[in-house]
Amino acid sequence: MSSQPYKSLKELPGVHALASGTAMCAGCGGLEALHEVLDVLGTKTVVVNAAGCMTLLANYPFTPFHGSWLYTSMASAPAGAQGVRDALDILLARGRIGAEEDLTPVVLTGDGSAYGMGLSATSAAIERNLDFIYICYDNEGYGNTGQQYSGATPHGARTPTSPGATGYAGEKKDLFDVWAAHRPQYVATVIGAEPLDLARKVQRAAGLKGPRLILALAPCPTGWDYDPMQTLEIGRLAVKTGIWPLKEWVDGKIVHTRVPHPRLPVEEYLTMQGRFRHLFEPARNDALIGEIQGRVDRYWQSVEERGG
Ligand SMILES: Cc1ncc(C[n+]2csc(CCOP(=O)(O)OP(=O)(O)O)c2C)c(N)n1
Ligand code: SF4
Ligand SMILES: [Mg+2]
Repeated sequence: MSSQPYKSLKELPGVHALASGTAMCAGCGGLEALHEVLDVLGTKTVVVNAAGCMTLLANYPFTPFHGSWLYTSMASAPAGAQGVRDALDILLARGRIGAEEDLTPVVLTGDGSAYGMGLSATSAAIERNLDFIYICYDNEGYGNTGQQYSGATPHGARTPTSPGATGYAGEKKDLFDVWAAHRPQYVATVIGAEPLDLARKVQRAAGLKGPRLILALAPCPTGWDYDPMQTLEIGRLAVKTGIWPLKEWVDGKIVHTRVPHPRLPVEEYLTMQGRFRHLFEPARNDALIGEIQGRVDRYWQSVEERGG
């Protein structure tokens, strides 16, 4: 490499490509959602990222982001966002920066942090009414370390830590409800395969102040075991089968922003993924498939009874 100082990343062969995300798997649904979210939020952000797959985007001293980037341990991203917010407030109060230079702290974590390790820090940040946006890309497992099950893994999914004939015995935690129970400013579920719905919700969140959650289901070809070309199709099926309800919570009211009609059988979503193959091969497990379908049916029935 030349000893001349460089002017841009493009002058370093390979680095720009790496910093642009080629360290990620092809077809990553989390990256798809993150691209869409940041397109709306713009550059006046400080992304506070807990360890996970998205951490691989930043290759010190470069990041593919045009805004700032801060790395924290898995449990600490909301606390990191508090530090960023406090530092910005001090700079504003001392007149060191003007209001036009203010930034939004944006926590970015996987489900391992959001549903588990970082939940206590999140709860405390909401309690303090921290002014921040939390983006969780939910690939339903500890993806970066091999897709071990997390608090977000769906019932019946096979993971390296739930291997047997019936997969994961637990139930996916309802993070939307956990957040809503804290009565924050805004809570929404999104998916990269529905970019208009996602963009409208991120825009709405950006216009508010206080704790705001954008929870994105993140189809993960590596962890869910499917062809990377099918990320969009799987994302659409998550919505069309009703497995991933698109909704938002504002002022104590839940509104579903897409109601699947007609709702497709969950089987269409499950059969596309290797993590559910044991439900169909070597013998079909009607009881477990029925259990998964029944849970989704009961959810939408209760939505209908409440009037949306
Ligand atoms: C306290 C702690 N335990 C374990 C790890 C190792 N680790 C790094 S990334 C990761 C997986 C995180 O899972 P998730 O938050 O769902 O993000 P994903 O990897 O799926 O993107 C783990 C377990 C860690 N960094 N810190
Ligand atoms: S393991 Fe999944 S979430 Fe992680 S980079 Fe690969 S596709 Fe994306
Ligand atoms: Mg994960």
